[in-house]
Amino acid sequence: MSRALHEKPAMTNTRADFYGRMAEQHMTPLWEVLHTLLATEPVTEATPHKWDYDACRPYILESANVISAEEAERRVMVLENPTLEGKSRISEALYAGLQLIMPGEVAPAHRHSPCALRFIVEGSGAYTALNGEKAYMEVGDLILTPSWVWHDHGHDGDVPVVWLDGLDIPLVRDLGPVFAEPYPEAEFPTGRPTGDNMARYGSNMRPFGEKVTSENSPVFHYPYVEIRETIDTVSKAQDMDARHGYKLEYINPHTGGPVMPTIATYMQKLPKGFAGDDYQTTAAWVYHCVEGSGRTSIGDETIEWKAKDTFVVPTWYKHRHEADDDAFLFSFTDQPVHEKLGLFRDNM
Ligand code: GTQ
Repeated sequence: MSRALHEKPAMTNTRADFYGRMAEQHMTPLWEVLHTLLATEPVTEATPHKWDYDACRPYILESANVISAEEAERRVMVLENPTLEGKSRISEALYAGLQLIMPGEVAPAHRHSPCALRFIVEGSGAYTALNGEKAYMEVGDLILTPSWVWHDHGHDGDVPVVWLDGLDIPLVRDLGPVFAEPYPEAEFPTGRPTGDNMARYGSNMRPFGEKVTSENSPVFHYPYVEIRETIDTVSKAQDMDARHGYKLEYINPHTGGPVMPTIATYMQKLPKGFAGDDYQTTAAWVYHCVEGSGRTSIGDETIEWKAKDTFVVPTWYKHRHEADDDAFLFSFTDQPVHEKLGLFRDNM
């Protein structure tokens, strides 16, 4: 532990009086707060935490008796970090929630400056439409809704569908430019056929002559069947990373970089018996277990997880994973923001 940059000076009657009078002009002494403004290591108000799906699921299903998807706009149980209560944040910069849609329901079309991802937790038959192009959900699929793209959700199947939402709302909120817009008509017009985005941009080909104008991936559906097979094939090489097992990033095919400017997404396989080394980064990580079970040591605590559980590792917490059987962990992170701003640090 390095020496503090500055120690808080002692309070005296003269100082207290001076600070009080200064406050009338909305001024405050830096030397009283400098030790918290500039700590020698990142300090986060967020806490490591797990949302146990078995414990959360009854409430998620009960919400269907309380409000319709339409009346709610989005029927989401927000995952609030225990030490950021009332702030709709899972970490300082990231938002997460568990969204439910029932057969026959619709969540109306809207768009907004924050970007979103959906990771499907249970059920099938529901879809998200981007500009009217439907992506049908299966457990483990990743669906993106980048900044300002029109999106609605619907459900043609017959079982409840639940997914994990990940958005950059807190980040955009803190920077200022949160805007949102409801679609003015009751229904969004039908767009391109299902699967078009994957064929057009995600097949190692691209449309002739088309100029890239966005930092978002033009592919917005990454089906788990394909990701699962990819990562299984890669793991046969036995060149496992000591921290991450076999970990691949979902990419924007135009850039090879993250799928959206502010959020990167990963899938990793931790083989049975895996016991990883510590990983520490300035970014926050939200993990969601798709298959298998294990535990993650985060700072001084250990979080046990199994399929469908979600947990958060805030900024600068050392963490390491163990797997009891072959485990697949999805994750999303604000790492791209840190990298773009030259702020990213890790212990690699
Ligand atoms: O599905 O569009 O969890 O707009 C929060 C805000 C989901 C959505 C959320 C949203 C959505």
